[in-house]
Amino acid sequence: MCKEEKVSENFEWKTVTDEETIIRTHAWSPPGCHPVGCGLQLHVKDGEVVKVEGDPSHPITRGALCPRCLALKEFIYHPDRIVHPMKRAREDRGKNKWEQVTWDEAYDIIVTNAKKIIAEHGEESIMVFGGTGRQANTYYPLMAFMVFGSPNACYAQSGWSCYGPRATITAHLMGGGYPEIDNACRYPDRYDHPGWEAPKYILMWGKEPLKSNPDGFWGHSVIDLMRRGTKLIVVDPRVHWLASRAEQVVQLRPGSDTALALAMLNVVVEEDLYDHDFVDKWCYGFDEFADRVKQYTPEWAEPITWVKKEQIVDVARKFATSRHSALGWGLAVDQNPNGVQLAQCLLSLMAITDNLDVPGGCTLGTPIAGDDDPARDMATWGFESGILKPEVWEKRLGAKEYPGFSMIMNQCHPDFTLDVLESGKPYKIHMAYFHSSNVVSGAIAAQPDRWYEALKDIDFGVAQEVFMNPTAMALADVFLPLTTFAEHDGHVQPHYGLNAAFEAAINKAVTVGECKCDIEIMMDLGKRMHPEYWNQYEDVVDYLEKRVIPKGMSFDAFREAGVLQPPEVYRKYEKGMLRPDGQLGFLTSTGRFELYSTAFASFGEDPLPYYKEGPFTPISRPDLAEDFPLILTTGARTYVSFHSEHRQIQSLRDMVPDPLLDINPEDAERLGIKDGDWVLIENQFGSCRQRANVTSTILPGVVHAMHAWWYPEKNPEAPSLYGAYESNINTLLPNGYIGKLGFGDTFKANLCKVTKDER
Ligand SMILES: Nc1nc2c(c(=O)[nH]1)N[C@H]1C(S)=C(S)[C@@H](COP(=O)(O)OP(=O)(O)OC[C@H]3O[C@@H](n4cnc5c(=O)[nH]c(N)nc54)[C@H](O)[C@@H]3O)O[C@H]1N2
Ligand SMILES: Nc1nc2c(c(=O)[nH]1)N[C@H]1C(S)=C(S)[C@@H](COP(=O)(O)OP(=O)(O)OC[C@H]3O[C@@H](n4cnc5c(=O)[nH]c(N)nc54)[C@H](O)[C@@H]3O)O[C@H]1N2
Ligand code: SF4
Ligand SMILES: [Mo]
Repeated sequence: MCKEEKVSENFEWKTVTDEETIIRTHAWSPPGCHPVGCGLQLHVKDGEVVKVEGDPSHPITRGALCPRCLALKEFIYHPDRIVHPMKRAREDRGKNKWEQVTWDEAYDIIVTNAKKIIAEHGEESIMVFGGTGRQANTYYPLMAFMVFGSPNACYAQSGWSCYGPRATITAHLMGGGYPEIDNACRYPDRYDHPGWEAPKYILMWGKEPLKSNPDGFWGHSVIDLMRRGTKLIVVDPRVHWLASRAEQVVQLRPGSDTALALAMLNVVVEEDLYDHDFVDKWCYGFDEFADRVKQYTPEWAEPITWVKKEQIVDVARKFATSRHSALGWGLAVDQNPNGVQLAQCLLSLMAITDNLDVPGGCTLGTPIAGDDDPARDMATWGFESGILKPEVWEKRLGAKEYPGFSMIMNQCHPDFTLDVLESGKPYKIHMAYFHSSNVVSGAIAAQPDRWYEALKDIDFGVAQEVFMNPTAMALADVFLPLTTFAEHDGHVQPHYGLNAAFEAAINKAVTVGECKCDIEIMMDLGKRMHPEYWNQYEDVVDYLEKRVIPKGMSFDAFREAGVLQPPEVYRKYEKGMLRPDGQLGFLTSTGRFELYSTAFASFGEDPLPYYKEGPFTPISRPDLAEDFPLILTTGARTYVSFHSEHRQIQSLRDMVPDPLLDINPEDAERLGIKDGDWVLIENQFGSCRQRANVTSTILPGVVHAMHAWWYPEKNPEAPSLYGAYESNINTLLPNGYIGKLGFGDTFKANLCKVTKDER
């Protein structure tokens, strides 16, 4: 048992009355969301969800829900949902010619093909594709490692540019434990907790948490904090809703962030605003670091970032002198080929201003479930089971080429993988399992049409999904229907265990068709592929009890406990809590927070941060900028969709019926574009069409495009694939332009031109 506190007094996960049953549960996905674990009450009558509402007793979300969860009923009972397994002949790929089959038949087809492919080409020739932090994140690498014995779990976003860079750089510079804004979420009494304090400032850097609730951080808590006195500074090329409530917005040129961060560090060091005590006791390499940032003055940064030097100085001073303050770092840190250096700068800024693991700063995580922490490296489970052979693990794609990546990430390298799929070298991939990835048209892939081309003649394809989508239509030979979180038991842990504020149960409320959840499908296939290992688990609950939830707890006890919060302990580095050997300090080779990274040096990389202009900018490519004069940033989240999901949910679609391109009125007028016009967005990689949203919230010279658009109402068959490439901004975004350690992409900074689409 771990030391968690039971906080949900008299929590009843199931309440039965004469009229209905109320199931209290904690959301994950599908439908898409990161592990925020929001509290819901699902009212069930005659086996159907009839009403969805928030759970006011949830200590963090306190009854609040966003539109996607409020539309859950519409999602669960949508007429287009696929609720039976299906198969299709290989030659009919891309055609809507599916035939319903039983689960046994579907599994037989998968196992027969997988075994044949393994016998002929080896386990490594099977690739399991997964997307972002949905529940499937825990299970798609396991499907690769422990069902098929393959080392190749693929998250196909160029440069693995989501959270992986931030988590990896954190691991290299100070050990695990992702830093997150201290929003008192480990305290049952939350903001009233003695010893907790509100951050003086939050520097919200390339993150819009009200809409995104990313990785388990409940975004609305920023409003709670502002009500308690926190001031906000937003670093963003757009003035979004939250930014419009900020003390100031640092409206920078997309992709120039590392120059801004270096200049802020220059101010903090040159003006002696850093915490000498923390630096002396806990940091390694300050002198070299201080020497490096000397050259990056605010004067130097102004023309690069478009931010006035006075503002850079002001923001640096405010953040450094208002202890304690927190930094919310978002996706714009990852989606930048200079992003590893940016992450290095931002972590160093938190460290030298003594804002790490302090009240009102950024907390660091500690594992809360002991040995059975699901965040533990899943590859080890594979080795222990004997299913993943060490010599096969050696064949993981890109592992040798990107050691700084593969030391922390248990996956194959995406850009390297695409090259392998195209060339067949060093080996060919023969089977693709689309576990949780709409790779050929959804959100994840840059140049999705290239991934489609590279995968379309694969020997065998499987998709595991809630709805039919372009990827399944294009490439699957077998379709397995998936439950929503309302239809199965499960487990949520924010930040995937890296900084878990709590753990809670997902409680099954209803059954829909023959749908099964990720865990059940994994176990069913596991038992058929490797009965000697998988037969130790009886069912989903048995698996959760033995593998996932806090050791020694039954699932019943777990779900009855409600929300389990581990105690918050600040300054863990002073207490020997960040290292398995119990020594004080950080989990690095020097035992300190490394301002000079010995890990980077060991990979032959520069150990200190530096600025590098992106590959497609008016500064690095003035020639290209003549043809493509606008700076393109993409993918800011909306309330009504999770990547490519929810496009068929009418109440949500009504709120954002078409993909929108934000464009400044000055640019729109010059180009003869009016609000609502359809426009063509083009660059040297591709083109697509979206509707102009003329708005002064975006900087002149910059446009922002929505991502992950397809049209469930359009022709499903190839080549249309539900209009997969009509409005898909990723056709303009390349693979292969990655940065240090193999991370980063150009999703948040590229070039394009925009013209009125007269069609
Ligand atoms: N231009 C641009 N592109 C971007 C981004 C951007 O900012 N700009 N953001 C990128 C980022 S950060 C990310 S993480 C990727 C995300 O990309 P993905 O995570 O790949 O998103 P989707 O394309 O929606 O594909 C995921 C599929 O998983 C299914 N699914 C949902 N929940 C579950 C589940 O629990 N189990 C299983 N088995 N399947 C499930 C969904 O139905 C969906 O079809 O997109 C990236 N794409
Ligand atoms: N509703 C909803 N929620 C989601 C998702 C979803 O699809 N829908 N996706 C989930 C996923 S996978 C992720 S990774 C998270 C991401 O969540 P966040 O980290 O919040 O990321 P984004 O919303 O992509 O962008 C955040 C901000 O970065 C700004 N930005 C753009 N370019 C730059 C730049 O160059 N520099 C700076 N400083 N800022 C820039 C954008 O204008 C935007 O306001 O959201 C998750 N949550
Ligand atoms: S963040 Fe929104 S969509 Fe995600 S679980 Fe919470 S209420 Fe649902
Ligand atoms: Mo992401």
